[in-house]
Amino acid sequence: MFQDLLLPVLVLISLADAMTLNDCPSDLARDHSLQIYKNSCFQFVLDHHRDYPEANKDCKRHGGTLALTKTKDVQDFLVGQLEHTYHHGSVVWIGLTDMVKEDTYVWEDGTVLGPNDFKHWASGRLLHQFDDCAALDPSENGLWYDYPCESHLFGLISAEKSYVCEYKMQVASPTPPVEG
Ligand SMILES: [Ca+2]
Repeated sequence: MFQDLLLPVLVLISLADAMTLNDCPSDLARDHSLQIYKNSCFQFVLDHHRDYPEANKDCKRHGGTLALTKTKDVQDFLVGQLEHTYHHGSVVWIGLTDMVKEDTYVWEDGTVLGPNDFKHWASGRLLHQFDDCAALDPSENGLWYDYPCESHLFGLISAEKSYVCEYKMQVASPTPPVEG
């Protein structure tokens, strides 16, 4: 009888349990670079430098995109990890560009950065026409800067940076409470 009670309790506990690294894409190495925050798995690719398209392609290969810092809490999580866990002081690509239309910034999930949305741009950015890809600078409290997406002059002007990938995890939606 006791066992009859125990099983449903265990099932409930495991459903309520927070996500773990096991929920990250299975082809990613389970190492120090993986972190869970809310319903996403973040991969801090800090030992490789790629230009924006190549970095985003690397994330897509595992089913994700460059990180979408669309809210202050995700932004703060990323900056906190870069600063305190990885001690990483240089800029990392995030998934935001105005490649298609100058000054219309679009997240890699296709949503447009609207006038009232969270943003964290550094002031005094120049050369907007040439700089279409966003990176955040952990040494400046995570301020966003736009940079050239790709290298030029045979790599003399390099666009290669570290980056953070985000993988949205598949969450079984909880059954809505039955009213009555
Ligand atoms: Ca631009």
